[in-house]
Amino acid sequence: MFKNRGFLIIAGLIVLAVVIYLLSQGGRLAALRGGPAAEPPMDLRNVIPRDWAPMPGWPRQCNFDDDDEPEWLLLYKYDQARAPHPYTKETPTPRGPIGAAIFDTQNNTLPEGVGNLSSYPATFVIPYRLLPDFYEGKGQGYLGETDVKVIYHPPVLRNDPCKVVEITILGYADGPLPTRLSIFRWQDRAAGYAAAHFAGDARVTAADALDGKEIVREVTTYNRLENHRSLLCAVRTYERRAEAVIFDERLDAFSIDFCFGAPPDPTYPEGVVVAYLRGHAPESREGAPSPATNGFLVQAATVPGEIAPSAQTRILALTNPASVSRDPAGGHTCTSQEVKGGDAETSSGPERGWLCGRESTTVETDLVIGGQVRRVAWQLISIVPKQVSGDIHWRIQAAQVLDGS
Ligand SMILES: [Ca+2]
Ligand SMILES: [Ca+2]
Repeated sequence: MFKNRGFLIIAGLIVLAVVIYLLSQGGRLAALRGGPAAEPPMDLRNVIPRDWAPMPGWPRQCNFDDDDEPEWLLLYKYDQARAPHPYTKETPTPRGPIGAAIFDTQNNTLPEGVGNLSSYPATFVIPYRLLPDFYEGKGQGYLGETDVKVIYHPPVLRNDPCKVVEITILGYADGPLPTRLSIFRWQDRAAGYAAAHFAGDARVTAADALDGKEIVREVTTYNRLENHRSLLCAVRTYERRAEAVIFDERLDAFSIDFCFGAPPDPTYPEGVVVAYLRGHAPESREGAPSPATNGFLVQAATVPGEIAPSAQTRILALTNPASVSRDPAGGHTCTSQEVKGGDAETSSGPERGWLCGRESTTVETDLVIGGQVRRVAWQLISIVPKQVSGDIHWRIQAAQVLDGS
């Protein structure tokens, strides 16, 4: 009995030893394939603040400044909070910002002397904060919330030593579209790393390919208009000054536009106005054909010639119609002034007919026309198919330039 138990213990220990050996070999193989980052030195681990939680796989070593020594780039989570999930008892996921710092290990340059006979140079570590940082010039932000993607410029080729001129970091808050973009470049020992930081709560795009071959020269941010039902955004474009990490907003490029591009046939009237002004045309949705209008205009719409829709149209402000008016008669069968061919009901049967003007509404926009800001009022009517299942289409009946405010 006791003999058997002893045998089982020994066998168990052997199995455990084999498992530990295999796991250690696995780790070694992964490291040889360029997998996990090298272990940071002890003195680096001692200087990382305890309340920073390093992101998996970080810190990583690379040469980020003007000396020949490698530095350590650390990505970490901080200020993590837990918001409860509604309607479930699941444990809330920690949520909070992601930051980064570069740890610069520098050898003490004091020459060996009478009082300093050690041949081992003392080392000290300077932590350069990238973001968050409290000092001016960095945008005072953070890198991302749920994830980040780090892009080195120039890209580091396999087998080449890691040497980087600029770091671009895309930040994510759920979802696949980045909502933050940060750029860092070594300046000097006193100033550390220069930074540019952009945030768009819908998305951020960079005009240049983000493979690191080119530095980022133009950035566009999409920030949602407050609680906007048509997913409209304030769109701002920033241009870079030469090689410096300084970007200026192109004030002549600001416009309101769709956060994620124009939908085929916007559901809300102000969406139709924006789609028209930005040069789009309606596309039939599957199972819901568009009425035969002149794009987003009814056939005989009256729009002043000075309003020329294009991708460059600048919309500075826009009102949501608070309500729509309802025609007591329930609308009328569309005329040829509204839909091409007019009363389709007589020729094609009631299921193909369109009802015009059941609802109507007004949208106001501030547009840049000929270099001036002009307020334009847009009258829209609804066009609905007579079949019960059809959805509403909004079309522009008339536009009027109100003043030169
Ligand atoms: Ca260096
Ligand atoms: Ca250094």
